[in-house]
Amino acid sequence: MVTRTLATLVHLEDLSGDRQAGGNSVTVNVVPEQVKPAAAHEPVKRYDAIIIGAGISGMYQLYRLRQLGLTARVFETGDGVGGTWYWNRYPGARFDSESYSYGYSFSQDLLQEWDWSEHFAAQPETLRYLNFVADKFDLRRDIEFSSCVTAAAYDEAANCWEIETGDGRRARAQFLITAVGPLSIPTMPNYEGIETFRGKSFHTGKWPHEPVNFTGQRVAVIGTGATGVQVIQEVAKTAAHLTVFQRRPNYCAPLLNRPIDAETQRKIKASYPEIFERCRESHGCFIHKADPRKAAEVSPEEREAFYEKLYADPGFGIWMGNFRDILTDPLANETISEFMRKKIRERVKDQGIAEKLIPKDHGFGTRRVPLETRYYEVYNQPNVTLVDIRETPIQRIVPTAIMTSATEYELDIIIYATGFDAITGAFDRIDIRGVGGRTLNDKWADGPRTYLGIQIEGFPNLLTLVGPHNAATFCNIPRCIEQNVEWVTDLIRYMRDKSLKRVVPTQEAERVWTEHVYELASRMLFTKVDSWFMGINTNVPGKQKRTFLLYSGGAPAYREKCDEVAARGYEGFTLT
Ligand code: NA7
Repeated sequence: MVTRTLATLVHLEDLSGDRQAGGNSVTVNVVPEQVKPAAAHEPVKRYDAIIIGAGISGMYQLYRLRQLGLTARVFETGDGVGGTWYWNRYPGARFDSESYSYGYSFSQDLLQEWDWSEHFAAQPETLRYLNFVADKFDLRRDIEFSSCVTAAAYDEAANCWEIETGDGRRARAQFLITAVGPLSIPTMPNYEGIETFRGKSFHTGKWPHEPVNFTGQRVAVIGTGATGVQVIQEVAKTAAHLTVFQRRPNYCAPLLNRPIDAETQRKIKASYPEIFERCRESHGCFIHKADPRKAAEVSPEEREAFYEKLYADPGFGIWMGNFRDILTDPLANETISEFMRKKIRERVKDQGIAEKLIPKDHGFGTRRVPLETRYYEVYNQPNVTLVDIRETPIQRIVPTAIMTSATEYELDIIIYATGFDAITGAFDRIDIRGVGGRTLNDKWADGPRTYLGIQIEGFPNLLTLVGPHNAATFCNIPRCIEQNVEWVTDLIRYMRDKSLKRVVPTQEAERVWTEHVYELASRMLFTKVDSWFMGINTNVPGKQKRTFLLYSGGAPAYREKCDEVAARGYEGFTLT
């Protein structure tokens, strides 16, 4: 093994999407390419199923396959379970979903044993929870940590998948199940001189395991998405000076987090069935259900009062529990957007800064809504500067500073909250080859095509949890993950009971599903705006053209369709 210092590596590693090296700490270990690792000579291990990723979906899939009596092996890049919650350790990281709506629902014991301390738990608690789950169900014995899968090829003659890890280990299984996460490949900007910065730099999605102290430091945050907002409001508390480099602002809504007291804890534990039923019924499986009215069906006064109420309520209610047409009708959307603009102007003292914080290119909710805790008030602090980089673009990074077209900002720490190569990014980083050696990259060159977001024509026995065009991509994610995993488990059980060995969707089923996904999306205002929903990432070559990566028909409709397909003997799939 060789070690190299990080300062020069942040950029290169992020562009390659290689998480093998772990967190963004001071040094990383790298296997020299010319040396073939000893592991390459190890015998190929065989399992019934291989799962890539030990986040929320991979852990639950392992649990279910074990129950079915299958041998399953999970390969995980990190050295612990938790996926998103393992990697995103940045200060301020926490749920935007109510904690008790986010945990697994499959085990009554687990629900009763675990106490969430806050309505919106912070990352350390969520990671503790996922470790608790891994221990309780003894999951670790079937997980290979520090094992980044780099290639997966379907062997047609043997009807099995062979995977290879970055250090040359190989394994084979009849089923390959990807649990790679929708937002798991952090991406960095391509600024000139980025590697020359001599202070510390971190991407929020590869945060070090050791605490980072901001006291007395001059800190920059680049990016103002859901992550940037969380990290900014935290760093502003202790940094000597915080400079926020904002390209495009988002409409942010109050989180209104608070601790869970003993009485509330008791009530939550007694009402889990109702909580999960409520989630099941809502579009995105949140506890907030859309209001059945349209925005124009009420008087302006009533509408204003409703928006005030939503603004004063915790969580995503203002996004998910709003009038049913705010995300489809531009006029309805304008009413809530104007309300949000008014709130920003009220909360930010300097009206010039307030204007910079108001989105001009999209309406409320058409991009991911960051939830905040005194975010706008941060800009009233004397130790915080907002730089609009559309007015004064970043030109380059030098050893001690960020240079914009207007001036130079001397810095000790740069935090990149610049997002992820969303949904398909983790697939792109694995050399996945299906029938005839065709690569998935090639198949998805013009955007993803799937059947139910769970299988791909030409890639038999490959099952994609939270894959593109799957309802789980726009969901209170564990709720949809449980549906995905249980559906996949039922499919495998069905195949075993009927002595079937191979499942693959027909070209026609894939075509119809993909058209359906785009048809539904065309009604949504968010398809008119650049965001990761639309597959846009300005930092990744080839991701500047809008496609559509989510499923916007809602979890109830998706679940119904999946159940219908299963009830009809897995209609649209060829089973042999
Ligand atoms: P997002 O939502 O993709 O936000 C990334 C932010 O970084 C956003 O403000 C971007 O500006 C900004 N960005 C990206 N590249 C650059 C460059 N090159 N220069 C300046 N600014 C840049 O990612 P998050 O991590 O905040 O959130 C992802 C999801 O994780 C979120 O939806 C949650 O569900 C959890 P832009 O808006 O593109 O102009």
